[in-house]
Amino acid sequence: MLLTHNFLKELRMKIKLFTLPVLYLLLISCEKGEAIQEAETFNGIKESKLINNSSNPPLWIREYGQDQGWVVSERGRDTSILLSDGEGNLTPFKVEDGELLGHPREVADVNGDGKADVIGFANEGVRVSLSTGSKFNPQKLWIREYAQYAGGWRIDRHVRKVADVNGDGKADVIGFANEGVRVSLSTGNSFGSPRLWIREYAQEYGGWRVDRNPREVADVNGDGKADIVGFAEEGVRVSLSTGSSFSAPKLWIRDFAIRAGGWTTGNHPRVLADVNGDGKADIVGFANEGVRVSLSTGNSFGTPKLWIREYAQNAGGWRVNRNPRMVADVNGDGKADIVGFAEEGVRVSLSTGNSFGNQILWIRHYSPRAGGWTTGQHPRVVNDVNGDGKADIVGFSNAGAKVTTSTF
Ligand SMILES: [Ca+2]
Ligand SMILES: [Ca+2]
Ligand SMILES: [Ca+2]
Ligand SMILES: [Ca+2]
Repeated sequence: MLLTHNFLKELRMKIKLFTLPVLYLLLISCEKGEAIQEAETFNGIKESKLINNSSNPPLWIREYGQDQGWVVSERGRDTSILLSDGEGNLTPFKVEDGELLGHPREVADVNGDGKADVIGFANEGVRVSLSTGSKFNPQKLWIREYAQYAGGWRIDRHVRKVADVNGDGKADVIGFANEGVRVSLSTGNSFGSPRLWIREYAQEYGGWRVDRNPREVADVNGDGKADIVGFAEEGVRVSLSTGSSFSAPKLWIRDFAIRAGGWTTGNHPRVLADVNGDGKADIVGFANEGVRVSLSTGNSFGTPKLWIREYAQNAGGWRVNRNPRMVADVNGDGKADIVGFAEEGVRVSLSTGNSFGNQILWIRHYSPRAGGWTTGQHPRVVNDVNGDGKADIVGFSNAGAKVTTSTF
């Protein structure tokens, strides 16, 4: 059929007359919808509405903060500090000039009630504050060890972690000492005597260094007992927990390491979390271009895959010294999600089981430009402190531990 010029002109007019008002109405309704559902835009990524609009989250305990003497990493001045004996008695102790001080703080369920508690590595030992679900109880000294002035533990030489290594539901202390890995099992109201579980993963046994070789403790084979995952020079080594010791190290993947992919502690955080919900913890690595995941098969880690092009140095401008990144299940579906402390607030990407979804702004706080939070002074962790199955934010501010519970 031949179409004349006039016919086409007429057709265009008809289309215009008919479609323009319809398109216009469609555009208006789209704009209205977006204004409600997607109020935030950052780096070109549309985010759904702010989950929590609090600008000052509640303090659950006036302790574990900088105002009470807890520091991330600081050179001591020629002064004396007070050491507690756990029964309210304080003794002065002289700190050497220039000595490196630091007090790691963790959040994990140490008494097995389903609510994660605060574990603080103080100067004289490990202090615990149990969660009631709406606050943290006063501190108690659970063991006089794993501390700068009880055992000589130093932040620049020794990694200290809290995880359930014997599968009784109560998180235990795991300390990477000079001669190997020591474990103190939780009794529910104290930590037992330290026992050497393996002569490896230590500076003097294997040449493991804090600034080069991160070490994690997570259940990678799904038997309920947390295992050692060490980022060695040539790849990731695993020692499975038997419940009373750690088995000989095995190389599970030749990646995520300094000499296998160029992974460094200064640029590339690497954590363990179960992101696909099969009960086995997986590697989540923050590479230059995005987040790479390597799923656990139970006896190795699979080929790494890029799950999201964000939360990375070259994708969003994320920096280790400004933007902590964690992986925890914030919506309670069994799959761990990304929680990133961005410049303007906390962002979340939910796991779908094989990727991480678009960024959602959780709260405008706990961040450099929202509340003045810094990595040098204010540790932040994500774990379920009220026992509803959804991981919550615990931030150690100057004044003490603040909490924002998850409503995802
Ligand atoms: Ca335990
Ligand atoms: Ca898994
Ligand atoms: Ca989840
Ligand atoms: Ca919770």
